[in-house]
Amino acid sequence: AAAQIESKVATVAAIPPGGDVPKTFVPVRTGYDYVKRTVMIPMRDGVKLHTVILVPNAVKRGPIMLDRTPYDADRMLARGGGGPLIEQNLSPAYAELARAGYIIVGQDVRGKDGSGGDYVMNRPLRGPLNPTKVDHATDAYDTIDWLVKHVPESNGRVGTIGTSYDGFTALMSLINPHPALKASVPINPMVDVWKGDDWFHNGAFRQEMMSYVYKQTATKGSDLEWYSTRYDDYDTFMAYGSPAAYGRAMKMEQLPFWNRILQHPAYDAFWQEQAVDKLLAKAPLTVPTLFVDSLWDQEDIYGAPAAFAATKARSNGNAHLVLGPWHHGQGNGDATRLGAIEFGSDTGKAFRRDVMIPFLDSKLKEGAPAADIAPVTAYETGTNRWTRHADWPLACTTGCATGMTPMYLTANSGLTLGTAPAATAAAYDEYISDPAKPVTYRQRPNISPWATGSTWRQWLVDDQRFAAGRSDVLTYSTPVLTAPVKIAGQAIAHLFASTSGTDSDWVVKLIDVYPDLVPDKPEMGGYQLAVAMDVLRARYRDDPSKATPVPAGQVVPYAITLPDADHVFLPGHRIMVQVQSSWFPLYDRNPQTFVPNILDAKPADYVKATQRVYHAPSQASYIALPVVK
Ligand code: PG9
Repeated sequence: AAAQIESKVATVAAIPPGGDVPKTFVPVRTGYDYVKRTVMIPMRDGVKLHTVILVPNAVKRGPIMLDRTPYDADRMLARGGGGPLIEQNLSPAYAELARAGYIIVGQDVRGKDGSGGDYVMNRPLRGPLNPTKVDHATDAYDTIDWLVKHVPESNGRVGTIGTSYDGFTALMSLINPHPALKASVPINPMVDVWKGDDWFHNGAFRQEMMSYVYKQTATKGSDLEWYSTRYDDYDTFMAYGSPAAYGRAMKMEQLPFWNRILQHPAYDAFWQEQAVDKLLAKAPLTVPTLFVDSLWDQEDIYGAPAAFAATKARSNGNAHLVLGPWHHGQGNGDATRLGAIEFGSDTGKAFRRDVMIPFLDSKLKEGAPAADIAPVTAYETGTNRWTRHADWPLACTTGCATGMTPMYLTANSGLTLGTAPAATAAAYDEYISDPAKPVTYRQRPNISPWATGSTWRQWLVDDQRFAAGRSDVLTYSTPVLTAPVKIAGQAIAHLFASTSGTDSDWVVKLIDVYPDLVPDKPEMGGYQLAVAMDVLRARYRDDPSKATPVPAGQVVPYAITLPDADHVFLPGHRIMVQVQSSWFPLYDRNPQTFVPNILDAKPADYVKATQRVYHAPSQASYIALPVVK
């Protein structure tokens, strides 16, 4: 028997020529409900972009949805790990589109993953910031041109879609668009990364994004992991002191984009000329577009409403806005709740079923009926209902149907709607802002946004009571409301404030305080839900492009525009405002002495400062609220 086995082994070569991996292997695909093809699409400069095309078997002549990504198209189109069914490969929105008859295409942007060419973070449009002949507008154009000519199942119509950075590339496809581009759905797009999207908010640097810059630009495949020797980023960023010091410790001077951040702390031409809302405003919007915003977007809360505002006047009805009660990207997933906040139904599915897909069908499918999509579809939080509007915002300082309603800060930590404060003994409230003990943006431990187990996505709806009790956080509130107060737009905090230092950060939070008792959900008793929060770095108060010191000890006016809210403060609730001077470690600390570049402030620059917020008749701090009936 042994001899027989031996002889069998002898007949089957143990080491086949060329080894065990055949030169080609044709897999079977029985039971698959789609075909996936991978192609390299040539751009006008000869660079080829790695592109994955997923064609549902049922689609014989269908529109193409194109998502141009810096986050690995192969992975994006095998999201669930892949498998025979469409749902095992695509996100909910893309799977629903595929089931609705769409061909789904993912493409690596130039210089990332499988594509050729050079990667540039948010590659600017050709022009002063980009002397080359190519950008995301031309790459989108060339890609669409190739797709409609080489995808036989296509009906010749293309839509662009994407979230976040991919929302940015979708926006760029709207500039000098290809004639086959008939619709676009930029979701939570990066639009102005200095004013209110990913890198800065009004000059305060989002230093937790350093790890993103590292991973995104250190290697073509984004496969070099950032690491830390501490669990709590509070400790890490305190240990390094400044972003530049931390960057040096991680050898980030090797990364050109990191160096550009360090070189451009102010809103100079570098940031202004790549602000996508400004770029879109230069020409009429000729492609029907659905700008999708998340009201609690922890990453790009500024982009979609800004792009809508910049294009609506000359869009000939092509500009549409959706405001969902979501975190970043949550419209493309399960959106029944966000943190402790329950919506009672899946608002993400409702958006995709009732707005996004009908909108795209009407623009991309031959003979499809017009869709009844309002210019603005907004989810009203507090009452938990979708609403339709002809425009957005519903109230604003100028140009809206309704003006703003002042809500004044008063002595004894009060807030009064519409009534200026009377003179009182105390003209201001004060606190000591100590950079050695900064106010955190969340209850510690502050783990990295990208760490396993992170709940980063929901931090904007955290209960703000963790901060309210601090002596360096001012808290003001109305009495319990007896009637609902609805806001629909951007509140603006007008502070009259002084600092003993020569620079400050001012953080303002507009908060909905739940009743002391909530019988059907006891843990919500007294919950402090922020409906809009933002920060202003005082050195940029007058001119974002040029830092100027703050005159120490003098009362200075500040205007801080908060992100859009569509919220009803219900009877039994209270309106609250909190003011503080740090939001750490998401944002870098302000040393509170005027230094050339805060990103590289030295240890000795960080000093305590006495902050005063005034509520005297002639220095009456107030929040201008976009109240509507
Ligand atoms: N807009 C998201 C992001 C960009 C840059 C830094 C961190 C996050 C995103 O594209 O996911």
